[in-house]
Amino acid sequence: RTISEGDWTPWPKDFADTYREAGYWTGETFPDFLRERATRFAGNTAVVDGATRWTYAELDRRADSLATGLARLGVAEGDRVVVHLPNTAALFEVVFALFRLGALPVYSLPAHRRSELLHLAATAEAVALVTSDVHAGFDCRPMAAEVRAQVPGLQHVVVAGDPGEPSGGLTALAELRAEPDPAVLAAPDPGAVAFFQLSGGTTGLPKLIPRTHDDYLYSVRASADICGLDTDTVYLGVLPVTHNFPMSSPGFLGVLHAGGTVVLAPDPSPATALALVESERVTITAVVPPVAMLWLDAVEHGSQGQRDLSSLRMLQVGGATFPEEAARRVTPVLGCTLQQVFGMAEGLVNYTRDGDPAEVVTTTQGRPISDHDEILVVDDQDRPVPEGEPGHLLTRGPYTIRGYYRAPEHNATAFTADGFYRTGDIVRRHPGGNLVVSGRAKDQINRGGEKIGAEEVENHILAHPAVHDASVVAVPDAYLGERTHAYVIARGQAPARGELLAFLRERGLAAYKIPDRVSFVDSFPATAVGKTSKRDLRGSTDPSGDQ
Ligand code: J2J
Repeated sequence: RTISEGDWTPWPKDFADTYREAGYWTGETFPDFLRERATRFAGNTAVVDGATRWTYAELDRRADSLATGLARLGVAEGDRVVVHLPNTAALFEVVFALFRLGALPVYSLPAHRRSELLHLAATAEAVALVTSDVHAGFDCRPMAAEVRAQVPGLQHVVVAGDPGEPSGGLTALAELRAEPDPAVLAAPDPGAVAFFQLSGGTTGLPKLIPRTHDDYLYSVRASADICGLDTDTVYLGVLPVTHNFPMSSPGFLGVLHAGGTVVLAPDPSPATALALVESERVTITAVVPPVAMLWLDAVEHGSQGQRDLSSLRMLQVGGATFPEEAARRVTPVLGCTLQQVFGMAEGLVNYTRDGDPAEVVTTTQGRPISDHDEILVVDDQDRPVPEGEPGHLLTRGPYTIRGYYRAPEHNATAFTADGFYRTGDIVRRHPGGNLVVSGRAKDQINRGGEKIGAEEVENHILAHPAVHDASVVAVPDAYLGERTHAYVIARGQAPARGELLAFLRERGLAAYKIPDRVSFVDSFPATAVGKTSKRDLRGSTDPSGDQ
């Protein structure tokens, strides 16, 4: 079924009018976006993936060609398609082909496994899943076939690469490329939902984030301006580019907006990524704090000291707190400017700016993209705190969602009555006006930028027959910032730690969500959850409903 206005929360009309009048929402749509850039920048290199180099004109043609094949397969305007692809040129072809059809990508991360893909596909009522054959040593095909078998309506699995035995019934992406047929091209409403991002998750299962053409492309264009992108920009995609940060802040979309080149790194290791910076003359890239720290060490003390990184103009660091000591090393060690980025897939993105004093760049997380981003810093009763004091960050604006997809109960608490999103972050205002992230009120672990909803993992642990109760908390970690610690109360004989972890892997949980530490305890430590039984709080049945 198609998405209707009851499934998501459009901006109230007066706000939408304001954003249009301000020139933020221009009516540009994703299919037009690529078409227009392909006309203007036809011969520029758009995407580099190993030996593969596509110009804008080539990417544009490929999008039409694959759109035609996907349409023949049965993917239609308004359909949702789960995209589970690593940083490859094929990802670009797939995403823009879906936009051309008016189909909606549902962005998964390469680390996601059966549990996440099932949830995404079922919640979005996806008709297809696009995955790769083998990625990072993991064969995605049997998993994808299982997801198809379990999600009613999910008819097709498309594989970028080898689809395996014909009896498996998976479709090769290469087979879908067809002579472009203009009849399949859609002209979506710019105010409609264009795709879904995934929330980091706090309660239950992660929520789907509906983003529109109008709101998202505004954030992309504005981000590209703030970061000074142009046709000479060479951006290295290091983080999985289906994540909001490397997609839009300014990310690959910002680069395509400006006519620059996106170079894709297969992994973020210093050896791989810094070799690409050198050989492709990369000017800007975006990483999470642990990756930045690895690079700093590899250049300063390690294997990468001889690299010519002189092309690198800016290193963006975001997704989690970047320790000040590391922030101070960026310019001396890498010879480029640092930009801190504090954003969220729900919308609001903050950047430190080029003209900010060094002290501000190293100690704050920047300020919002837009003059129309409304920021409130409040106490537990939603009353503004005194200027400069820490409080809950609430926000509303031209690219911040007003509600998650089909989640009315959750929306009632995640948003205020007047539409502010409760970010769950604790911030204070630096005297210069920038925001400083000083803590978190949401039940989430930020493991080096990868977000883990405590309740999601607890529910998986609670599904084990020998577990009475479970509480997953963050513990500080010098490298990742935070790691996960699961406190488990056994029912009778405690399972072996290894057996419990194997059980979680069996349930198809992404590896980054598997607890780093497990302790069997008689009751919860007071600091963890105030001794409340999480199981009692949630009722005694398996709350995940996923046996
Ligand atoms: C501290 N915490 C941060 C930062 C995000 C750009 C950049 C990041 C994301 C992202 C994004 C932080 N310091 N610099 O989507 O477009 C934590 C906060 C925030 C949550 C959002 C973008 N930058 N965080 O990380 O949706 O807790 O988006 O609410 O994955 O990450 O996570 P996510």
